[in-house]
Amino acid sequence: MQVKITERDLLLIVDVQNDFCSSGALAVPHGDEVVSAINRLSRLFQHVVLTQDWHPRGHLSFASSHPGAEAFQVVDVAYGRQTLWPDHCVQQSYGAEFHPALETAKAELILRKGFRMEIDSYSAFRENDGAARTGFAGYLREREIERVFLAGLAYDYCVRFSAVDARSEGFSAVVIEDACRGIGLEGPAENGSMEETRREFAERGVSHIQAEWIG
Ligand code: VGL
Ligand code: ZN
Repeated sequence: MQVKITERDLLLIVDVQNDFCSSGALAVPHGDEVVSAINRLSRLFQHVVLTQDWHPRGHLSFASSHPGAEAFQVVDVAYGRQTLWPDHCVQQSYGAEFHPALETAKAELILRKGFRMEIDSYSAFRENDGAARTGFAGYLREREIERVFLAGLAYDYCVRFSAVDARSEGFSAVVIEDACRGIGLEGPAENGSMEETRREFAERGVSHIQAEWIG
């Protein structure tokens, strides 16, 4: 299969940062493996945007901010359920920098998210309270983008939420599956986060392709 890229398409590269790569604070298994595929893809798109997870020290999503809590535990916060993570992507730390081999020059925008102390933000569009907006939907509309292709980390968190929100905002969303890697946490029910993600993509009309279909 072949997908033709036009000027109405944009590649959203999600959180390819040191902390999500090998030996990072919240390492996604095989996270580094996405870098070369993503570099090739960036050259094939006219429009490229990077997201950067960008937390203040002491962020609400850090287990260390909740006495007695442990990483990967789910807790109730003001806006609902929130998974707690090891401290990661702290503003201006090495872990928050993009992977050193990621080609970033092409990016027209670097969208930072998760910078509010009291709200986490997986999605490039909307913070985890479901209300606070990042302005990215407006940006895409003003740039006359119709279809958002997604690649990066983590498939079952930031890629997932961004893809689903892209659909809710009226854009087509296409996840480039082999250019993503997931965290894969156990879910509350029988399904883990990877399975849940695939199910939600199907339900919400997020399509998925392989990197080699482009180019
Ligand atoms: C992410 C957990 C916490 C992600 C960011 O990029 O998927 N996951 N912060
Ligand atoms: Zn984060």
